[in-house]
Amino acid sequence: MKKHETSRGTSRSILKSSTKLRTKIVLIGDGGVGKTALRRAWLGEGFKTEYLMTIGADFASQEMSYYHSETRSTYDLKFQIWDLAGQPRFKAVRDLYYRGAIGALCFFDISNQESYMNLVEWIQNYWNLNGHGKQPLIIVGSKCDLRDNPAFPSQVSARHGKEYAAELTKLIKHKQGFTVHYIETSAKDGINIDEAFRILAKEIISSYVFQEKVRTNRKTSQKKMLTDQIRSR
Ligand SMILES: Nc1nc2c(ncn2[C@@H]2O[C@H](COP(=O)(O)OP(=O)(O)O)[C@@H](O)[C@H]2O)c(=O)[nH]1
Ligand SMILES: [Mg+2]
Repeated sequence: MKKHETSRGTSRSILKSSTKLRTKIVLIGDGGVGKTALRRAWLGEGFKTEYLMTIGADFASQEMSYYHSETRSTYDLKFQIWDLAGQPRFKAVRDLYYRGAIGALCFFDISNQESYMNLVEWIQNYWNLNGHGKQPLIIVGSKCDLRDNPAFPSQVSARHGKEYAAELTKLIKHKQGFTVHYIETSAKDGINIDEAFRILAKEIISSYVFQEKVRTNRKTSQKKMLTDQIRSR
């Protein structure tokens, strides 16, 4: 199955010249927050109520074409999705999977405040261990079908999620060229599943375009410096 998405959310035919990006992403967050459920929902594999713990890591792949209106280009993303086991005992093996990741969905469960508090460490590990520094991420408040359910009184508000995302954006936007978004999802009710991956795709492309611009500007200014040197002789 191939997903066709655009920045306006409408389908359009793929243009002839497209940029292909191999896109390794990781799904991270505490055990039981719903990482596997969201991945399965995105791949059309249905929702399970029983909890089958991921052992070490699960792998899935999915393609998506994305039209980036700013650069008027189509990007073919081949997502390689590493769904990492969240339990502390998998830490050693999990750390190896971060390498080369250029995107992350960072999950907390809106009905579990501890999972929200632990996000800081998850994001730190992702940025420290992927080998390219501060790469794009989306903060995912999962299980939003449980919002305001009296059986789950210890909830994290949407305001908190948004503020945290804005805080991270302030930290990186000028240097990395991407925005950190907050999105609430429900794998159970099928809420914002495509959207979570779509906005991650958008920010991965924004970051890619930004880094390309930085590289080009650096090259141009170095060339100019060399030309000036030779002329001044
Ligand atoms: N109510 C609700 N439960 C969910 C949702 N997503 C996952 N779960 C449940 O939460 C448990 C853990 O889900 P799983 O995807 O395996 O978590 P993971 O450890 O992060 O991969 C399972 O019992 C799921 O049925 C959701 O959107 N809503
Ligand atoms: Mg899992």
